[in-house]
Amino acid sequence: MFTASRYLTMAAVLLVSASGRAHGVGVVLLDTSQAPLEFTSWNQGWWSTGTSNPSTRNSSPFLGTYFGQGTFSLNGTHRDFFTFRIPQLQGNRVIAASLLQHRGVVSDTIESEETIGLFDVTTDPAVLNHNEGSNPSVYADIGTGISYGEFLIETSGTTETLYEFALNAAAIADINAATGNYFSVGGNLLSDDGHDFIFGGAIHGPAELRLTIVPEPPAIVIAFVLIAIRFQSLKHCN
Ligand SMILES: [Ca+2]
Ligand SMILES: [Ca+2]
Repeated sequence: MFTASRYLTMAAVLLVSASGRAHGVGVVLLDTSQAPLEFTSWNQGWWSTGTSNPSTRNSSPFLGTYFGQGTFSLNGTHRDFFTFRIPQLQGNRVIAASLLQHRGVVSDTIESEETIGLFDVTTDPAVLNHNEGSNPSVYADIGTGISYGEFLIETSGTTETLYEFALNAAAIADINAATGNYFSVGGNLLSDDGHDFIFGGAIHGPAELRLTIVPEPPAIVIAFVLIAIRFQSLKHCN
C-alpha cells in the first residue's frame, strides 16, 4: 500500500537521480561579440537625448554625463545597453546570472562611489542595436522599467578593473524566457549629478554574461512531488 511518506521517499530518490543525470551545476559564459546584430560591432552601446550618436558601429557602453568641446562632442547624458544571444539550454535552467564589465575611463569629477541601475529592455534588439542618431523612447526604455538590480560601486581602479553585477530574480526569469533568442539589459547611472561618467574610452573587450545553470527536474519527478504533497494534505484532513 502506498502511503504519503512512501511517495515522498520515491520523489526524493528520483530528484537525486535527476540531478545526477546532468552532472549538477554548470556555467555558460556569453559576450556581446556573439551573434552580432549589425556588421562586426558588438551588441552593446549607448543612447543619449543630449547628443546624436554618429555611428551604429560605436560599441562604447559610455554611461553618465559628459560636457566636452569641439565640433563633435559627447555633450549630454548617456545610458547604455548590452544584448546577448541566449542559447538553448537543453533541459537546464538558469539559477544565477552576472553581467561583467571593465571600468574603462571615468570622469575627473566622479565620486568615489556611484550607483548603477540595470533595467529590462522591451525595445526590439535590432532597433536597440541600431544606435545611430537619437531615440527618446529607446533612451527611456533602457533606463527605466523592471529593475534588474541597483549596484553601489567603487570608482577607483584602472580601466581594466572588472565589475560583476549579480542580476536579480526578475532578470533570471527573463533570461530563462529568452532561450534561443536575444536578451538585453539597460544601464542608468542613478547617482549621476551632472558631471559623472564611467565605461568611457578604452574598453577591454565586450561585456560578458555569466550564467549558472542546473538540470530541470524531469516532468515525472514534478508529478511525484505533487502527488506526494496531495497525499500529505489528505492525510492531515483525515
Ligand atoms: Ca550598433
Ligand atoms: Ca525598460
